[in-house]
Amino acid sequence: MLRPLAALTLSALIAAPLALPAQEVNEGRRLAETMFESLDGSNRGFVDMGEYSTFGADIFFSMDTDQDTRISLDEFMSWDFGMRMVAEERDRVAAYETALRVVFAFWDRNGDGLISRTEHRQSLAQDFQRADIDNDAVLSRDEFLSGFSVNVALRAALDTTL
Ligand SMILES: [Ca+2]
Ligand SMILES: [Ca+2]
Ligand SMILES: [Ca+2]
Repeated sequence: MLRPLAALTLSALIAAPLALPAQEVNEGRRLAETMFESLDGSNRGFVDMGEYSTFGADIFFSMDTDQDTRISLDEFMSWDFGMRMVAEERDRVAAYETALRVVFAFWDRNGDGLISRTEHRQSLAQDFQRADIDNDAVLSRDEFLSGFSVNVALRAALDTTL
């Protein structure tokens, strides 16, 4: 079940923030850029729906630690690509957790307290369309950074300067 390529991408994503200085003003933005670079695997400067869906499925798999094909709030809150550390450094853990809860509530479309694979896929597709301002079916770096709901929510929680 574990796809080696996906594991590589994810470990790069998780390892990258640790190697960099944590004092930058827009650390949240930098993490979002790291995520964009992981998404844009072929380095074209944009992300298409195929790359995006594959990445979303990988993230779902890595979040679902008990492998019951649903994401619980606990699993959702525990998954982290470096943002929590930033939140701790800035004393913004409460804001960070609130932002995660808001995203979780949006993605749990039927409100049963779990995000199913279908809910995850539909929510990500909707977030993609919302972020794709110029409607060309790909997300540019700018569209991803400024329009992708998870980035917007987490950065608002972490980067008080925005
Ligand atoms: Ca689960
Ligand atoms: Ca649900
Ligand atoms: Ca676009």
